[in-house]
Amino acid sequence: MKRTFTMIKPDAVENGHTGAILEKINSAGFRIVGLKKTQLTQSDAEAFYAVHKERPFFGELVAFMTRGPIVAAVLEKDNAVNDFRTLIGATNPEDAAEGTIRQLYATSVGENAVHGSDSDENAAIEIGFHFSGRELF
Ligand code: ABT
Ligand code: MG
Repeated sequence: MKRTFTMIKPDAVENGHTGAILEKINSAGFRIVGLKKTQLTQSDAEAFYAVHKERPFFGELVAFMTRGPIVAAVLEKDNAVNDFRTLIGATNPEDAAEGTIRQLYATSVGENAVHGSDSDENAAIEIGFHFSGRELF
């Protein structure tokens, strides 16, 4: 079994989609190993998205990710990283396939409802950033 990390982002939490998104995750065969509602600080968001710090959208991205609570989760499944990226759909919801979480619940490329790790290596880093060992079951 492999693990991936997800966040239900502030737009989706604000819009009341937390339950529906968790249900999609369950139905797709992921086991929820860790789950918490929290709010990112400025430095959390800057660190999480450090790869984008030179991009023109970085300021807006950090402002968005810190403006309200998120729901963070660790998910377990065979091929977790790739299967979860398939379940969430393309970064821009206009390009996201029918039935994907972003097609259903995202607002725009900048407010795209969910995060999913993009590699096993980043999944391990992101899980460690948000969860301690005794929060994972
Ligand atoms: P994340 O799961 O948030 O990492 O999104 P994803 O991996 O699908 O896409 P990347 B490229 O990592 O985008 C990170 C965040 O930056 C936002 N973004 C991206 C923009 O606002 N404008 C852009 O032109 C691009 C390329 C989308 C992602 N965050 N949100 N929400
Ligand atoms: Mg990404």
